[in-house]
Amino acid sequence: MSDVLASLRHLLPSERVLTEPSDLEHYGRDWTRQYPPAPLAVALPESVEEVQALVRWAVEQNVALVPSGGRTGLSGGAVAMHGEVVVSMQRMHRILDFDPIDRTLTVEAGVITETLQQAAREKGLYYPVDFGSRGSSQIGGNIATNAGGIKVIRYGLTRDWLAGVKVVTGTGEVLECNRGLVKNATGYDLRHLFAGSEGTLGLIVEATMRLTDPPRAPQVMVMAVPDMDSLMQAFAMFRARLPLTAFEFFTDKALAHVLAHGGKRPFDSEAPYYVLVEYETPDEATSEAALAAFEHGAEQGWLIDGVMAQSETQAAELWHLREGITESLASRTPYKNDVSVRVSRVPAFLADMQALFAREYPDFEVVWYGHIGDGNLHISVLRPEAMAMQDFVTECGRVTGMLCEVLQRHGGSISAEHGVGLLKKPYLDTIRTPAEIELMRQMKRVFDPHGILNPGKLFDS
Ligand code: 2HG
Ligand code: ZN
Repeated sequence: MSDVLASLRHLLPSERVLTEPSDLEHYGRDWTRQYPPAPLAVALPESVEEVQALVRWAVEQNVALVPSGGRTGLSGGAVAMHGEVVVSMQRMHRILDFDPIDRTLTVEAGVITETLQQAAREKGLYYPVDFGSRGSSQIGGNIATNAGGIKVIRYGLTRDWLAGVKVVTGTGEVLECNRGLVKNATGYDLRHLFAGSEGTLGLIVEATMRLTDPPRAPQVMVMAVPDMDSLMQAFAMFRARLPLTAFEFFTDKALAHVLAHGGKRPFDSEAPYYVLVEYETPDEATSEAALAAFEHGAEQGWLIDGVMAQSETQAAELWHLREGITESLASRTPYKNDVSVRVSRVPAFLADMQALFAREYPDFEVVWYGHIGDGNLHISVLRPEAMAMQDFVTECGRVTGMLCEVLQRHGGSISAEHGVGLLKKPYLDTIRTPAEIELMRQMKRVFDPHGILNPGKLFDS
């Protein structure tokens, strides 16, 4: 055993330092799957003090640490490929405090998102940040990536619910930022630096998350839409008339994949685009307003067909048409992009991208879906069977380069909610200016002067 490993084993009980090849493989990768994992070891701390000891040890030994939550990321932010020690938060999964007056839950970083949502529900409250990987992702990772998901249009991003955060910086110092305060006008709000920091500034160990009232009788509709302009008109109308909690979209290709994987066809009509609208129905008048909105949309020709869930089971089936897309494509190992533009620019951006694919890559199957109500589109490109994987990856790199140009023209971003990690690192400078990237680098040096925290992610140090 190497000296480094031997000294690591002095820090934690042996069953909490993993070195079996299967463990290194499991903890060294995230949902991107394309980066070969090769960490030195996996550490499973159980307390803030143990995390602190691990950081101090890493500085002394000059070993890089990769903070690790549920590893559901899609940009390689939690991948360990170069002999790092993965610091998994999975044993730090206690709910520490609930405060009914503040309406906050304070939790350790390893609490699963769905567990936090459930804990809020048990208190008659609601934690609104929600997405498909809720059953595996952890709150520390949600903060580190500033997770978004399917309810952003109404509730915002993870940072909007972050009332306080405790982190261990790259020097082993423990910082407690904001301590659950609503108002705190005392200079820089360091808490927000950690939201979206992708593990490069500190290890998030605890967080205080704000809660809200549960949505009142959520109702779901799925509708078929003939074109993008109609979709935008329908969006403006539904937003004006209903208390929306989600406005999602997918194409006919996306629907076909979900249907081929057991999804239920919502209605017979076919269309190039579909939207899923979720809204609260606090009273009878709102239910009637929803029907009236649908009828108006149909009269205007914005909506071709639609279905309203008649039960919770049917609502879940309708949601599955959108949330099941990623899983239905998984076996094809798609090349993914996750982009955003201002909502008003979505039709023009999509038209440009569709023209680009038609011109340059007519053989590629391109599947579009996403959170169109907040301007976030997911693009999954499927490899043509006749094309070798290596050629496909090279071509997709070219696609992303061209995508960046189109995004620049439309003032958009190359990563909306999946982060930068390794996958989008080569494109960071198409969205952020050299001055911004240099300031980020300097900030990293302040929090992590020894460069041991998730090095090589986001940008090269
Ligand atoms: C979603 O919105 C997730 O379903 C995953 O962000 C998106 O599959 C993807 O690229
Ligand atoms: Zn998404």
